[in-house]
Amino acid sequence: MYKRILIANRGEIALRIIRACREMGIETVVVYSEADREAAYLEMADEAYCIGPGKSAQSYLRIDRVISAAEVGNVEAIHPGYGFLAENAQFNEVCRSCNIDFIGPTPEAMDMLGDKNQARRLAREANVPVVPGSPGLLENEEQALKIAHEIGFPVLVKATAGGGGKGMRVAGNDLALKTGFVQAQNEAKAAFGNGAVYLEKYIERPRHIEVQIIADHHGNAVHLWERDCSTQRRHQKLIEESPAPNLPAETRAAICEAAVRLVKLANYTNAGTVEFVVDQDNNFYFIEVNARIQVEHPVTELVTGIDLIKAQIAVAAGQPLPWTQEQIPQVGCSIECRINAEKWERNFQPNPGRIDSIFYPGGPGVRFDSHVYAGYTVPPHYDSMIGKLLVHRPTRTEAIACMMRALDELRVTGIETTAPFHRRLLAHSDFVDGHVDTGFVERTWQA
Ligand code: MV4
Repeated sequence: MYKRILIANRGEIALRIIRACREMGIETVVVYSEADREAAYLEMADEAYCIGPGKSAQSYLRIDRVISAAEVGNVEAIHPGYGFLAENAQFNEVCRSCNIDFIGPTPEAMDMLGDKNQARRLAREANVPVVPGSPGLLENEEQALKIAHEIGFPVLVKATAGGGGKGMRVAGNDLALKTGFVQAQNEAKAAFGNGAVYLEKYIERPRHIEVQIIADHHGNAVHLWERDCSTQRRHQKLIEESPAPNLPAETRAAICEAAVRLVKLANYTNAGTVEFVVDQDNNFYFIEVNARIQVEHPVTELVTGIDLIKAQIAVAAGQPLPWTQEQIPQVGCSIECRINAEKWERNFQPNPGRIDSIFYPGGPGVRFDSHVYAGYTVPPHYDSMIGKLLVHRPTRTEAIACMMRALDELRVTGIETTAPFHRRLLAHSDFVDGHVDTGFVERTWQA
């Protein structure tokens, strides 16, 4: 096992990784920006190196500075967390060339799955359902129109390098497709330096269901069941839960098995998530793979009892997975609310600033993953998430009641948070009934 690793991230996930390492007897080196000087978790690491100014582009995204800290800190491996360099195949390759283990998939797997058109091809090869659409990348407008007429409108133009909804255009007719084709290409070229796009039938009012997987370097891959992340707004997830409500057991089994087939065919290693859209008739279609640990991983930890960060580290160090598929249970119901420093009544406007006081929720079934404390100032440079409030209870009804109680207990003064909005979400009959699709929040609150 490793003696010492570097954490190339900040905030709650940096603290989450420090906690896992502490319990494993691994020393930690953490990097931080000038804006994160006062972060309390820096004290919990064994060493901390400042790698630049607050702006991510000058600190957390600087491969040279992160690698320098790793060299000076004499670490054997780097955990990238999520965001920043987590899915940067070039960083991954630099780690390899410096003989530092990257705690995540190989650069090859990352490259292959990072290209959505290629990932889609691989899914087809693995007999994983994909949305009807173009066989590969679109060559021109005429081809786009021809395929749209075959599969029927509405269709979705998607950037192969896309992510988070960028480089995506819905089209309901020929004219909209012609403009959407060009717009998606231009947006993708500007955002990702790659304008290539493909076409899919647009699935209306889908649920977003994702499957957590983990694979070792000995050919073993397992799933850790699914999460339903349909409660989102403008591609920002608000609530995630496991199990997905109202998902037939056969569908659950099929979707989880499909995810494992795909990652096995890709020779994928470490933790990852296979994303699907699920239509009103519970047909599921592969959309993409997230080659990293995700924000919402604790939802899965609570229903399975497995510490995913520890598992990631063990797998990266070459250990075989310690469980078979049959030994991974899905017990009870877990829900996560992402608590953001935002004025939810003002179109979720970011609201960084000083937290004057905070009361941490607790008690039976409650977990609060957060790096903040009274007197801490939320910096303006990063995303606005200040913590993740999670519950785990035997049933979904009890989990919702527990979350309501925990949201009430959470008291923050000095900045506004999204907690009051979460209470509204949890109280909505569509949420209570488990009838949420990806358009629910925007439809209901015209946000
Ligand atoms: C889709 C879709 C409907 N039909 N693909 C959004 C971002 C990217 N991850 C894929 N996305 C979608 N792909 C087809 N063919 C609807 C979405 C989508 C969505 C997916 C997951 C979570 C939230 C979403 C919000 C809007 C649209």
